[in-house]
Amino acid sequence: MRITEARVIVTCPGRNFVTLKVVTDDGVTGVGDATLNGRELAVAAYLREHVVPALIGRDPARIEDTWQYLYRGAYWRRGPVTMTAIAAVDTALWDIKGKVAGLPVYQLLGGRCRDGVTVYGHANAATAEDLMPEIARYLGLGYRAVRVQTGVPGLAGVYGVGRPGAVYEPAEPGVPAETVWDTARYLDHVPRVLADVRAEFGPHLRLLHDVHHRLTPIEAARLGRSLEPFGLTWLEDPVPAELPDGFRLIRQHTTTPLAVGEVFTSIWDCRELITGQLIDYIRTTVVHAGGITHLRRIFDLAALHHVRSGSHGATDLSPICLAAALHVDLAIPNFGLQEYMPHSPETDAVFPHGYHFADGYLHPAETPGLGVDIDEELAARHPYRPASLPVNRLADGTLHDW
Ligand code: GCO
Ligand code: MG
Repeated sequence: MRITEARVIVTCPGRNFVTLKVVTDDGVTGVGDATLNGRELAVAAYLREHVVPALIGRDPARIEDTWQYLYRGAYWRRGPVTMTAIAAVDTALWDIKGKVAGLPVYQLLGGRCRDGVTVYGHANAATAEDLMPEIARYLGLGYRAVRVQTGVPGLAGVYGVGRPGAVYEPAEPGVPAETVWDTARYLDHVPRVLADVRAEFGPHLRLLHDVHHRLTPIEAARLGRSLEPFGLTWLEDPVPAELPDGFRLIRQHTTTPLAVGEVFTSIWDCRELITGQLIDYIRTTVVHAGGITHLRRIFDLAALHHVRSGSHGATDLSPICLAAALHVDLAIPNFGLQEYMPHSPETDAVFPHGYHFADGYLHPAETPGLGVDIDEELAARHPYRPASLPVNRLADGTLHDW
């Protein structure tokens, strides 16, 4: 079997997605997500110009060798653009292997370790008061874990809180919007919100909160400590992720569990955090961390060190990434939680899929391969529209982490 063609498809059914579709001489096809929010065309060009020509004629069954070829074979390694491109190829080849074997991909990874993939939903609202019905809505839908974000009094816009009634979506058309940040107000506000949520919903609901890399280590340590009475499942991205030492400092001060890794692209980004047991959940996922092959490697390292998975699953990862993540989630021993934000009906129509939500769990399709595809005709009707993630500044104009 040989690869005869690989198409890079850019589409915008409400937001931008990049997809790689690999075609073989047997007529079997496989799909991989290649979406890097706000940098979509960089990955599309990397694939078209530097990867696709080298795929033609290769044996699609050689997944590990192809991964090594694209990673080790390139002098310029790692980074989000490269690793997202590699992920797309790797995901598509697993899809093909499943279809050829007549098995869903999770079976190729060793089979089920659980009955369903527990997901968490995003409850967010401008005020703590408006948050309560949002959480109740998720519980009514069957969710077993909820991430909570609210506005902060005195700040116009805060990470994770969208327009009332709309799904949270940080990317906006054109050049980056600018938001203003105030750490003192945030640190004062969040423990009050979590106290109210616990008082309202009792001790058993699994609660998460995302800091989005906005604190210094000692500020994060203070937040972690002040949230201890409310028993978070995890505090996410407390500090910018490039400094493992920051996590060491936070760890010395709090028992609040820590999650990080949605911006990590390789096992080398998280090695120290995992082996040092400085985190509790590793949030890498298929599309940004080198595909199923490399994600499995990260999760196996994590399993050795009592760290569980908590894969990123925002709506800027396409249904192809979500489908692939579910196969991994089902097959690894150290699964923790899977993030889940349902895609819009327009996106779901472009990416027909067989995974489904029931009773707080996601279930991958039982069909061969990943159980997801792209409708290329429909995709062509949604041309690319430039969009950017915002930037964040302090009140005095200093650029801050977003
Ligand atoms: C999350 C993330 C997202 C990211 C987004 C960036 O926890 O879901 O923080 O909201 O900001 O995926 O593209
Ligand atoms: Mg996050």
